[in-house]
Amino acid sequence: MKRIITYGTFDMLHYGHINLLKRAREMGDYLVVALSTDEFNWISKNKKTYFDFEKRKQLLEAIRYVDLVIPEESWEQKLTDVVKHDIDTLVMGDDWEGKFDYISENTDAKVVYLKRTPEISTSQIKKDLNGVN
Ligand code: C2G
Repeated sequence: MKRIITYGTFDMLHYGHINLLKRAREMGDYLVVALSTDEFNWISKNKKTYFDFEKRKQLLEAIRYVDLVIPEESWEQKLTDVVKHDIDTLVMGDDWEGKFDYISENTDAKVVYLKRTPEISTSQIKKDLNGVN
């Protein structure tokens, strides 16, 4: 069984996120999503999410490509996550290109960066909505 993991905030879930999750799941048989907690978002990414962790988790768990959602509480947990969850491949969008190569250098897990879906992002949605009175 090929096990995949990916990480993210997944706020205001959109088709860019779904494209990533679909391709990640299609690389194996089981997909773990490490979902950034509200604290991690605020302290480490300076992101205030529209939906809180529980709601973002509920949305992800409803997606057919997602098999398990775990909390992402630190940047460092990736090294232990890939061992704990017996991960074959860590997948991220290519806006993170190269940032997690240390995982493949220090564990048996491969790291793959997939093309981001252009033109859609949570911040773009917020910007567009703000323009609408
Ligand atoms: N993504 C994508 N296309 C988009 C938007 C996002 O492929 N148009 C991908 C991102 O590259 C990422 C995933 O969807 O792999 C989740 O995106 P975010 O929720 O923005 O996650 P991010 O803030 O990048 O957090 O430790 C890693 C971080 O938790 C990643």
